[in-house]
Amino acid sequence: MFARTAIALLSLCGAAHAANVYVMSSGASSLAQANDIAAINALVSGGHIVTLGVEYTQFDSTIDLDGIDVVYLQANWNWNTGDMPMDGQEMLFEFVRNGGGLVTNEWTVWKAAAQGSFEIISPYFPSELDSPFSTLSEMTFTQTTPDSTLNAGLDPQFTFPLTSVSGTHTFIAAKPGAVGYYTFEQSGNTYDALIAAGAGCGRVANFATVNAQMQLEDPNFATLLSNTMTWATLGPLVFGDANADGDINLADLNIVLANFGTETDEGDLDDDGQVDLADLNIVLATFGSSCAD
Ligand SMILES: [Ca+2]
Ligand SMILES: [Ca+2]
Repeated sequence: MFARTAIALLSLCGAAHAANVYVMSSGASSLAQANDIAAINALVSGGHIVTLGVEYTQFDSTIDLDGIDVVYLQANWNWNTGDMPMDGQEMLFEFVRNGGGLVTNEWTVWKAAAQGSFEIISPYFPSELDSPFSTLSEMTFTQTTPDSTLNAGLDPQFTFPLTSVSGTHTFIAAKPGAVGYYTFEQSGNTYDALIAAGAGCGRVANFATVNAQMQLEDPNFATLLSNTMTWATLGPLVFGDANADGDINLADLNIVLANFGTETDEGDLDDDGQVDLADLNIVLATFGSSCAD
């Protein structure tokens, strides 16, 4: 009896972490195909189910995202081949607004700033371009903001080799409300490596790095990429939303009131370890709003 329960729990855990990931193709060249294979291997190793899709320049409203939890928008070997069709961007925007996840690599945030690309979807990007781009042969990611999903199976700091695709990384800065989860150092300065935030009822994460072949073949980076896909599927991330259902209403107010004056996570909306007037004020200030707004 116990064994059967344990097996049932294990399969539930597995199901909770596996996501259906739509990976936009890097292109048809041999380097691009090797890049795609490395990305698929990284995500499958992390327990995900992967659909290799079209390139971002071909991603239009005819693409079927039924059953997809998270989209990986890569612009690497095909970085300079155009923009995503507007109807595809509108579909992707709705996908995220309705709770889907989106993860992007280097050149997406750069293209938004430098080429005016991703005009419809980029308002959901949690970061903006700080300065253009650079190239390194290896990089060390350091965890900054702890997150049990993103950090799962990883040391607080890990180093991996980089493959350059006209550069290995851009410099990105968090938009208001977005969170930097990992940083890297270059020439004695610290920069954001992974910035993420809630967007609509879904979540979006931007990597500063290009996430090309050698980087993807590193087991630690592969784990982080897989973890980021999982994180992006976890749904609404809205300030003031105590029960994480995307709406701020009486249920959230009741959670804060029920835990008022205690030291607990439940109802602790500003994450300072206790539930007090500050948390009550957050619920009151955001009351009636919804992630779908
Ligand atoms: Ca709520
Ligand atoms: Ca608090």
